[in-house]
This record gives sequence, C-alpha cells and structure tokens, in this order.
Amino acid sequence: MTLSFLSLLALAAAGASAFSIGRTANPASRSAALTGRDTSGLTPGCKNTPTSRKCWGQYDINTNYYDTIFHTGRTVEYWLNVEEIDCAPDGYKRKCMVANGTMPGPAITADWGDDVVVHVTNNIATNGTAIHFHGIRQLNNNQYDGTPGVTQCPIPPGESMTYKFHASQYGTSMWHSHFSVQYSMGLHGPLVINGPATADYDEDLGSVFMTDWGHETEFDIWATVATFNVTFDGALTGLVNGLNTGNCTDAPANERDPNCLNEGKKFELAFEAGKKYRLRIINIATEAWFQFSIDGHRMTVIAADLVPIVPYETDSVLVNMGQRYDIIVEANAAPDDYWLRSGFVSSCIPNGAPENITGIVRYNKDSTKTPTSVSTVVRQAFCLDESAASVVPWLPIDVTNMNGGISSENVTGEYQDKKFLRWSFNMAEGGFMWTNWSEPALGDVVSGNLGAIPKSDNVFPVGLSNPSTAAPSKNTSSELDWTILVLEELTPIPGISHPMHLHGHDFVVLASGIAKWDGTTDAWQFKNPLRRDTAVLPPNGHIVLGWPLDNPGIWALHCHIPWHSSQGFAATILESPSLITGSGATSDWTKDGAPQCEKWNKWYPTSPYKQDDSGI
Ligand SMILES: [Cu+2]
Repeated sequence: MTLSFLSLLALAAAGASAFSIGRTANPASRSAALTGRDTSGLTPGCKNTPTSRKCWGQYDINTNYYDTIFHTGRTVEYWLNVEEIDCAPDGYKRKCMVANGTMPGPAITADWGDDVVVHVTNNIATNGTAIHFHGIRQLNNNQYDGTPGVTQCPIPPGESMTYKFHASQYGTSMWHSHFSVQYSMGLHGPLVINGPATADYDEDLGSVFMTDWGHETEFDIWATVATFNVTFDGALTGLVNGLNTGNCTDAPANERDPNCLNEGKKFELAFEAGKKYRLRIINIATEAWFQFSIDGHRMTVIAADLVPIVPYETDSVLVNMGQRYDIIVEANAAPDDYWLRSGFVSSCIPNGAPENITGIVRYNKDSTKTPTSVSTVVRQAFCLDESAASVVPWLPIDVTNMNGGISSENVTGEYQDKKFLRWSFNMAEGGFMWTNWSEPALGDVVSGNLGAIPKSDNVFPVGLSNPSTAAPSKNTSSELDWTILVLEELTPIPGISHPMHLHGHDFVVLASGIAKWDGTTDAWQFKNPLRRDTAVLPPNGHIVLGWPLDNPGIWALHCHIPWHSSQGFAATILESPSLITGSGATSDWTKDGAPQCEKWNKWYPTSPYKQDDSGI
C-alpha cells in the first residue's frame, strides 16, 4: 500500500504517523547496496599498503559492513582507570576527570572484525561513571552501550565494569563518559578501528581532538547553566589534543593567580615533505563549532563519522560536536612551520580566545619557530554541517523503496518555574529526558514490564512491540523496516544548531534545512543519502533522520551539546522491545538486575552530589 501525498500530510500533522513510502519487493533489501563502486584493482586478499588502502584481506572498501559481520578471532583488551586529578592543559591548574592520567585518554585501537574488551574502574570518589563507545553499532548488544539510566546503573566509586563489543565498522570514533558533563571534564579518548580507506596515504598520524576549555570546572559551570540565570557566554579558550598556550603568566609574579603554572604548549605535528598523512579530526567540545584547517594545505576528506565517503577536496572541514572526519593532508607546501587551526566558529557562540585554539605543523620537527602563516579559509557564518552534496557515502545505500513510518516532532525550549530551561520533543511521552540512574529502562525490558519505564525517560517507541506491553509503537504497521523522524527546531533561542546523535545506528539524513519542513517528501534524498551518526539540526530549521529497525534495544537519541543533553534534550528510543532479550542484547545480565545497580543503589545515598540534570 502506498499512501498518497495528502494522506502523508494529514498523518504528519497528527504528530506521529505510519505510512509506506513504497513497498520493497524484498523486505530484506532494506540495506541492500546500489551497484557497487569501481572494484577494479581490488584483488581478494590483497594487502593494505600506502598504495592500496581500499584493500583489507578478503574484505575491502566495497564490503557492506552492515550485512557482512565477520570475526578475526582476535580480542583486544584495554583498561581505563577513571579518576579526578589536577591538570593544566593550557598552563592553568584546575580539576579534570580523565582515564589513565591523560586528556585525551588512551586510544582504544582494534582491527575491523576484532572483539573489544574494556575494563573500566571508577576511582572518582564522588561520582558514578559509565563509558559509551560513540558511533559503535552494538548490534544485538545493547547491554554495553554505556548510557547511565538507560542501559545500566552508573559504576559507583571503587567498582569496575567490563564492556565488550564487536568492531563491525571501521574508522574513527571516541569513547567518552556518558555521565552528566564528565566528558567535558576530560573523560574521553580515541577509538580507532583499522580498516580500508577510500583514498591512499602514507602514514596515519592518529586523532586530533578539538574542544573548548575553561578554568572553572564544567560541573561548576553547569550549576550556572542549569538555572540559566545568566546568559552563558561561552568558554575561556580551547584545546587541541589536550594542549594549548594561555597568557596567565602576564601578570607580575606577586599578583599571579597561584593556579597559573606556566604558559602551556601547543600540539605539534611533524610533516616530511612529499608524504601523505591521515588525520582523524574529532570535536569533543561542550559548546563549540569548528572549521578545521591547516594553513598552506588543502585536505581530502575520506570519512564522516564511521562512514567511508567518496573522497572530496577542500581547504577546511566543519566539525560539529560528536562528529569525526578522516582527512588526508599532503605535505606539499614550502617546508616551513604552519598553523593548524581548529577554526572556532564565533558566529555560533563566543569564546575568550577563538583564534588561539591552534596547533603547529612543522616540516622540521626541531624547529621552535612561531608560525607566521595566515589562513585563507572563509569562515562560515552559520552553525551548519558540511554540505550533504559533498559527503557521499562510498558504500551506496538506496532507501527509495523502504517501508517507513514518519514521526514529526517539534523541538521547543521551555522554562520551568521561570528558571530551568528544558529542551523538549516527543511531548506526548514527557518531552524531555530526566532518567533515573537507579532504574535503567533496559532493566524494565528484561523484566518484561515496559509499563514500568518512567515517563521521565522520554520514551519514543519504534518498531515491533509486544501486543501485551504498555508501550505501543509510534508505527502502527508491523511490517515497517525503517523509522523516519522529522525534527523541527522551534525554540525562541536563535542561532543555535543542535548536533543530533543516535546510539546503536548510523542514520540517513533524508533532508535538512534552515527553514521549516514543507510537509512533503519532494526534496528528500532517498538515493544514497548522507549517512552518519551525528548530524546538525539547523537553527530554527529541520532535519529528517531515518534508520533501519534492525537493532532491538534502547538507544539514546540526544543533542551532543552537553549543556543541552543535561537540560533534557534527549529521548529513549525503544526499538522493537519484544525482540530485545531474544536478540541476545541483554545476554550478560543476570535476571535480577542491570549491571552495577545493586552496588550503585547501595552507594548513591552516601553520594555528596545528587542528580541535578538529565543524567546522561
Ligand atoms: Cu542542543
């Protein structure tokens, strides 16, 4: 059955709707690739070298990694010791929350097809924690998604939890704390899965984290942001890979702030003329939009989040919070020292030192010269993503024939008690998330009591639901393969875009724009649309996200600005609840409870800090 366009309008106006965009001949074709790209030169079993990066043993860049899940038989194991320490990344001493003593923390590295085991020990005396593996699909593995109050209780002080997942994708991501604003305090690090690439390079120089940074802790700033009694005016400065210089030593020694230790230092990269380097650019900021560039160099973009793309060349790349871009930079400029610029976008939010969030690229690694290079990049005036026309997935997925149910949701910002800002969507179910750390929603799925999931989890059901449960799907058909969510940003707060991030899936972006959705699908891109795990909802505009209902579980969908997610801008996507336990997604749970809950519920009454945000 194909509903007419008018029916679609009527249904969408009702808020949540189900309709069939067109019936597929074969329901299993939901992630079928279009005709594959050029495979010439790819020999099965060929070796991945600087001149054959598309190769990867018996698999390669054309393998459909959503359908082809393979196992190398290898397990890589990591230990993260989470702690609160003194740090001074820009020369000014303050408190940080980190793993293994560094910020960013240690890189978790695996090969495509490996199993990954991460042992996390919480040595923060006053906080719980939980570690999320950003962008990881966690197919039939919801139990290790690391979202407190959703898939687990937080790990209390002194306790440990072992996370396990399969590296079914490859590329660049990060692990980070999902507990309140801990990741902004430094609790994050690279997650690199080696695999093929869409263009050749000589050397992988690893990840480049970019963030904003201040001299107060983010938990202290949150105390102000939470009540919103002042306008948040942005951070003091920012960091590149946990480093920057500051000017706190300017004051005479006798007037100097005792926390001012030194001037800090810049992150540096060494280039050898003629080589091609891969860099993994990551935005882990609290509230900063970046337009990354290196003076004197262009770059080839080869992946957006964990999705390899058809390479394109540019002089800068827009990176929103939670997003990653893999780029190749050729050392083809005159040998010299050059600024590497995070490219803080001041039109989105102010910053105390927007042009100083930089690193240095040196052709002579022993040089100590301050670069004199200038940027020719034209800075964007809005807080948007790279153009969807540029970011074309290498593995093409055609969703023209998907069966999909459309839900249209308005995002609004409301003040409670004239004091607390709450970002809301999904109003029928509660509007904003305020999860209960002690009762993760997944526990209610395991116990078969969906009705017990608190309304404050902002539950958004999709996919198949058990007829006996109290959580009917937004979709009324039992044969739907995809869900489609139209988000419209209608808040009175101008100019702020929201990087929306979904756990458990890559989504497709069928449309987005700075205007309201016109209520039609005319402008939607169904043929190989943009696909990734974090994409911007433009200010006072709309975005249309779609994802296949192939991963039963409870998946957070949230804005990746920590202030906003703490202010409730999140939903609990309840995907096909009747299939969750049978899929193995909770196989390591004991039948009497979610991980850590017994220990958490014993410790939490003694905690010096009580939950004062959404919890995630
Ligand atoms: Cu937001």
